[in-house]
Amino acid sequence: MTIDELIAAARGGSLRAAGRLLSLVESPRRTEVLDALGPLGGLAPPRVLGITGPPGAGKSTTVGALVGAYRERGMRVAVLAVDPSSPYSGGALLGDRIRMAAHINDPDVLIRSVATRGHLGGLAAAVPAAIRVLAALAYDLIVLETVGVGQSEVEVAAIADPTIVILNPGAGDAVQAAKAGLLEVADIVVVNKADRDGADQTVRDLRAESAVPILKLIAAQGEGLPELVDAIDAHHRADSPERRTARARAQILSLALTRLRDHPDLGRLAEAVASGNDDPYSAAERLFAGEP
Ligand SMILES: Nc1nc2c(ncn2[C@@H]2O[C@H](COP(=O)(O)OP(=O)(O)O)[C@@H](O)[C@H]2O)c(=O)[nH]1
Ligand SMILES: [Mg+2]
Repeated sequence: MTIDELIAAARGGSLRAAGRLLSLVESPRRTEVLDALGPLGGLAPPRVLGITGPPGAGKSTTVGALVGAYRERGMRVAVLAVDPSSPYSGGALLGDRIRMAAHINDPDVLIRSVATRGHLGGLAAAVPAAIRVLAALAYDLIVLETVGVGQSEVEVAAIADPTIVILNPGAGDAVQAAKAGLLEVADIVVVNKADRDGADQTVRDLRAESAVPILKLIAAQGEGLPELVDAIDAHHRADSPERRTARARAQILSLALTRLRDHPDLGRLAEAVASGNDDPYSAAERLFAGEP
């Protein structure tokens, strides 16, 4: 099938064709696909919800619950799981499949694992392209699950709005999250597993570190889910041109940084600076200019 045929098939509801397009934008054929899709043409970009936090915090469980809530509203939802430890498909992690089982056969839910490596230009470059494909396929909501550890995951989280950071009750979780820079990207903080001891204390600790809404959740039982959905809605209602511009800025910066990090001259320039044959200021100028 040609790219145009794939786009037509995906728009006609083929999840297979949609999957093919998402694979293509992770490959050197990315530009071809993006060109074929064209600009959004003034259409409002879809909402992108970011869910991040340490492994095991309950991100996938929360995503599953949120997908259910948005499906009840009739929204078409796509989930991109950027979490190497927790693929939603492929059999590696049965737990996630069971959590998402309710949605596996729903044609209006697309679930895809995005590997953290092997993309043209890295993860931070792959995710905006995937979002563009999903926007063209008329998904109303895109949920991005990332493990909040690496720099590129933090960059990806910054593209989403709101970004929800999921933590658990327990000594040090709040402090760890603050240290890891996770709280900086948070628009909403969720203390999941609130069925465990210490949830209220963790909420108090987090209030000392962050000014954003902090909610308790028992994702496994759906307790606190309506409040989370309300907080997400309130965040969306408060969206503004300034915030949209700030997100666009984060996206541009993340793409530009990716390009610079992958620049073929970076290694050689670094050696020249290290050996005293160049200074970092002019090396940086050369990196921007693209000249050897
Ligand atoms: N006690 C309790 N366990 C939960 C809750 N939410 C999720 N879990 C469990 O925590 C584990 C990790 O959940 P998962 O959603 O895979 O976490 P992720 O790695 O952040 O995606 C699983 O065993 C879940 O069943 C909760 O609200 N309470
Ligand atoms: Mg997960």
